[in-house]
Amino acid sequence: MKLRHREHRSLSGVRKLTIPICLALVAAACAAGPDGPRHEHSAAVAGERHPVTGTIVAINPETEVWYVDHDPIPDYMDAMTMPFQAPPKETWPPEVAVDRRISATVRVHNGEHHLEDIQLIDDQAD
Ligand SMILES: [Cu+2]
Repeated sequence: MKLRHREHRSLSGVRKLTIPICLALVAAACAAGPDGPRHEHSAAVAGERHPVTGTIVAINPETEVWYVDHDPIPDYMDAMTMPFQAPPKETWPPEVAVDRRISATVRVHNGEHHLEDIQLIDDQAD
């Protein structure tokens, strides 16, 4: 009985400390950007981000690098074929293959281009 009581007290002591810190973080995140909830996600992993579409031209499953013939990325890059670091292979959509078109987010970090939020685009509308 004594022990339980002590556990309860130390737990509420921790809560008193963490709640103001969390509130401060949320307030900072909200002040950082006016453009919706996306900025919270951006804050989690460093790097600037751009939406991109393109066609996969080659896949290296060992390095998890994809070569993508990408469309122009407004205010960032002209259209070209270049390597992107894909996320871990286990997370790739099963339909990923050469010649498939994708939309994704490019995250630029330490000079590398990482792909996030990858979706296959079915642009053969019939
Ligand atoms: Cu490029």
